[in-house]
Amino acid sequence: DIKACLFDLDGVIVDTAVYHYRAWKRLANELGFDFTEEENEKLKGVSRVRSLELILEWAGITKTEEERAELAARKNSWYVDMISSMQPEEVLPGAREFLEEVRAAGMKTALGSASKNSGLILERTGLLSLFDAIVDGNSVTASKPDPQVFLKGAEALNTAPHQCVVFEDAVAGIEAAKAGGMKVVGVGSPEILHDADLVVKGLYELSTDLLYHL
Ligand code: G16
Ligand code: MG
Repeated sequence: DIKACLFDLDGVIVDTAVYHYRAWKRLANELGFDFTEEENEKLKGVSRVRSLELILEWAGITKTEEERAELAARKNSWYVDMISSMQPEEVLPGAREFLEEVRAAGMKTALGSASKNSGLILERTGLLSLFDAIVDGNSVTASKPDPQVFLKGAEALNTAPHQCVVFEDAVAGIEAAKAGGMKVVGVGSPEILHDADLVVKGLYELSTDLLYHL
């Protein structure tokens, strides 16, 4: 039986990818280069530090650790500026409703995100009270595809991994859920997320009874 649902944030609950993209692009442009939208896809679900490393790698640029810390902080301040004015309307279609349905069905909910800004986003969009536990970039030491973020979520909810379902839009997140011994619903395209147990376009397609057939 499924007892808990663990949700990724960006790409599943809200579309903050567009804000990440704008802030990284501004940083790249200030440094005199750019990156493609296809490359940007590779930044989804990836930590801030790793994202910067990838962008610098693509541009063939080397920076010291100290410089990298300053660049990541600069990008984050622009990003935080943007998400500070997010509104409840920016929650992806069906996400709030599905979270409410899951809770009404007696299941627990946790966030499992790579972001260090998840608290601000959930507060701004009015979703904070719908989560029993938050595990995010502030509480993990290993990034997806490592299962740590979801294992910590399961533990915080006192639930065994095989009784958890993870909702993820990134390949690294699907791998993380599988590595943790959990069921996983992919949110996005079936061609890309083929390792998931079920793939939907958005949480609006789901209802809790579908979870019992995973
Ligand atoms: C999100 C985004 C990533 C971002 C990461 C870290 O992950 O998908 O693009 O780099 O968070 O965000 P921050 O810079 O706010 O700490 P997720 O796991 O919610 O999809
Ligand atoms: Mg994501």
